[in-house]
Amino acid sequence: MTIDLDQRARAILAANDRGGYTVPTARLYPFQWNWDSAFCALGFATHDIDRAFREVETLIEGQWDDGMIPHIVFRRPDPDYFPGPEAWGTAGRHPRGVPTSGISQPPVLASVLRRLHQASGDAARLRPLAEACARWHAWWQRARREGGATVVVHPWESGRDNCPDWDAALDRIAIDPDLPAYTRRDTSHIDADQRPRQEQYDRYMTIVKRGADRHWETDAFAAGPFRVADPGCHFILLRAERDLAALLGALGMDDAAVRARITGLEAGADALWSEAAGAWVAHDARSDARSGAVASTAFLAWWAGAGTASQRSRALETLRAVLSSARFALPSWDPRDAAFDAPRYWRGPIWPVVNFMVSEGLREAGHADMAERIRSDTATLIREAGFMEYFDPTSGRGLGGGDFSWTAAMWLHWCGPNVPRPRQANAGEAGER
Ligand code: 2M8
Repeated sequence: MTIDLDQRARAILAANDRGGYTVPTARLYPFQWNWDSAFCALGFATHDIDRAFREVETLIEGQWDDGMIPHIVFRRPDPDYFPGPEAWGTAGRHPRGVPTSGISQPPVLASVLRRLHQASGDAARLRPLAEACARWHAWWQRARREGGATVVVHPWESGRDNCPDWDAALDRIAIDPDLPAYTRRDTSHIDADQRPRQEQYDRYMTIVKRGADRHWETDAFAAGPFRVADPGCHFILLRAERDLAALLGALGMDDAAVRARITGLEAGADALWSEAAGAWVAHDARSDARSGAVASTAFLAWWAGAGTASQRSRALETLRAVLSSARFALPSWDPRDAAFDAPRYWRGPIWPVVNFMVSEGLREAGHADMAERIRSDTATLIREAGFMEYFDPTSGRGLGGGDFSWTAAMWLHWCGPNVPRPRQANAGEAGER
């Protein structure tokens, strides 16, 4: 049974392979997505290290001159997805004309590269990839920093599209009256109650149109209507910078700039802390309003090695409360909050890639019991509901796209029963990494 699921996971990655890059799932997402590809590389690395490298090499082919690695690389035309390259209007931005979107996505790539280095020791192949990451991280600092915290300029940039974290900032955006008529494709593949609502989609497209009208210039975004500090991207970036520094050191490359950025990100985490919520929450840089409730990405603080000892012990209590209010770990939004919506995408469902990072961070910090609860719940969900895109935390039902690449990758790399386990011990809170 177990072996079959390993085989099944490898078969999903193979079936979603479009020749050097992997689509998240057939039809619903027919292009190369940024953090999906990074996680897929971890899945490939368990059985085909060359293919793992290819995945991330093709991803950085999308990198712009300013260092940004876009959230989608449109490898070949496909009518199954909207918005495609025409709506993004990024022509002229990529140095070799590769069609891409105009925003980025959670920068998990350097953390993946470090694991590829541990798995292969292939310094020659890693050097250009590490350089690309260093340029990308410098772009995050230049283009996406506000009051010390990492901001996103579109909900899609956070990877957590319709999370309640973005509701207030989105509500303030007036839908552009000149928005061209469009047909959503996602709701023709998936039930509408598992996807973002239409009024949110119109606002997503209003931000895209605004970017396209301004040729995706960074400064134009600095003045844009949507600019929200995101604990998810902040913590993922901080961890990625730590992994990049370690990787550069191992490769004999200069890591001074990375170390300086790490200091800034450590300090910046404080801007996201909410005493009222007992965790790190999103913060609208335009209105100064803070999100009132907690998303699962708050618990990436351990993955990042962020926060003071007292913040972390308070956040641990919050995490315990979240875990005890859901049947399965870890809901993407606190079930005790009114905005929680068990089947609707990033407003409640469980996402295996977030579970992986939260659980690994907790394990590294010595919280073995919680780490194991999150890991074993993820394995149970996949075993019982299949390699789905996301899962209802109240019922365990599998939702969204099927045969999903990053779910398969997480099974192979992290939560499947045949993954070698580091020794688990509840050592209490370990220090900073
Ligand atoms: C979802 O996002 C895309 C837009 O980027 C969409 O809904 O059309 C998110 O779950 C995102 O995090 C993910 O990378 C992408 C592909 O799996 O799908």
